[in-house]
Amino acid sequence: MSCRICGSNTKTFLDLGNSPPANSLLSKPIREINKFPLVLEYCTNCKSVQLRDCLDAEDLYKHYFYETPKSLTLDQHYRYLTNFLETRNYLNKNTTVVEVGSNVGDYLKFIQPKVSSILGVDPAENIAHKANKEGIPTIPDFFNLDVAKDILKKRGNVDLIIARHCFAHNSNPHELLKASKELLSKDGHLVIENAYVLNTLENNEFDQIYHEHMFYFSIQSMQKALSINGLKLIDIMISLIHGGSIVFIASNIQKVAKKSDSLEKYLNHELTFLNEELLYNFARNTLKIKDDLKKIIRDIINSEKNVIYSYGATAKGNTLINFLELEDGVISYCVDSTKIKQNQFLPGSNIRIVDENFAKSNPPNYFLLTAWNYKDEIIKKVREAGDLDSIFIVPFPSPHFA
Ligand code: DWN
Repeated sequence: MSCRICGSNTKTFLDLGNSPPANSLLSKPIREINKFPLVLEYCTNCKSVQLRDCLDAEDLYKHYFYETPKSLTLDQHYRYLTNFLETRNYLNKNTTVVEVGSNVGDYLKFIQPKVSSILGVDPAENIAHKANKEGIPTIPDFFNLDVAKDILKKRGNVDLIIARHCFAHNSNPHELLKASKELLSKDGHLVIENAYVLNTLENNEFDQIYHEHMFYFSIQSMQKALSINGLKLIDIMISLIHGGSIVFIASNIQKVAKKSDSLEKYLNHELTFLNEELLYNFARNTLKIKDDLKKIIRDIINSEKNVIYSYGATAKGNTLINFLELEDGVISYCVDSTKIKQNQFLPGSNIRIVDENFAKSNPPNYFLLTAWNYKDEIIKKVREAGDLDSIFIVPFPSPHFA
């Protein structure tokens, strides 16, 4: 296929088979569910990784089950990110901010006291409604050129556009970049936070592959996408959130913006380590982790009376569970703190989602930790609730117990 960023030919390097859209939770179990391919392509020109087959964004996000969870790990990350933005002078008391894919508005709420104004844009009507009810002004729409022009007309240019873990959720990255270019003030900045492809590959996190994640950005591919749209990558922040993430800072000024030392440093690192050998290792490790996890789970289940729940009705958990092709009933329940997910069923595996109190009253022998990005926080919570015995199976970077 041709790369959706630069138009060059891509190479297929991994096929996870067919899976249902990860957040399409079911109100009742369904045997015959629509599944779509999860095939990964690599562009040797701009060094991007992307899905071969992209589903329609309207279908994926209009009614959405993902609400940013209440989490100490996330609170800590918000402080870390904001401190970075303040220290490097991308954000201050006079900054006007638009957040794209703002979800229930938690990050906007966090930075509100530190900036001049906030506005969210999110296509999920149910989620945008909730944000508005909480007092976070949110436009229920996709951020595109029309919406950017509309905001421009009503509020004028914006100093800072933030897109956290949503930029890869669109098959056409140029659309969001064009809209950002239109709306940014002359010396404004665009902040894009995403899982970093180098971490995803190095840590074998193949469960990050699902239909919402249409791109797995490298610094080189982001640089290319930005420059095509008149924006310039000037800075980078790396963090541990979501299994390893990267924050790209782009400037609207093409000429004067100088590159930071961080950008030079991480770009050099990427040039050394992001190569085809890493991609093919990742593909091999994916199959090995599948075999190892299946064996671990089979051994656990074969030993009488053992019960396994999964912890976290995550999008990535759906990729993992569907890819493992476990028999019905092997995982009895999935535990999740999000109210709108509870009493729904995971698509494909038909596992019922229960709340955390259920697990507290009926602890299993094992939890398959499908929200492994909150590992420390979740294990601490379970232990403090009195469950000292349930063993956690952590899938990545290779299956182990905790
Ligand atoms: O990019 C995306 C990321 C950032 O969020 C999306 N496309 C959708 C979503 O992916 P995910 O579903 O894999 O995200 P999380 O953030 O790993 O989901 C964590 C889940 O775990 C939530 O459903 C809440 C749940 N949880 C819990 O039950 N107890 C979380 C915590 C911290 C807890 O203590």
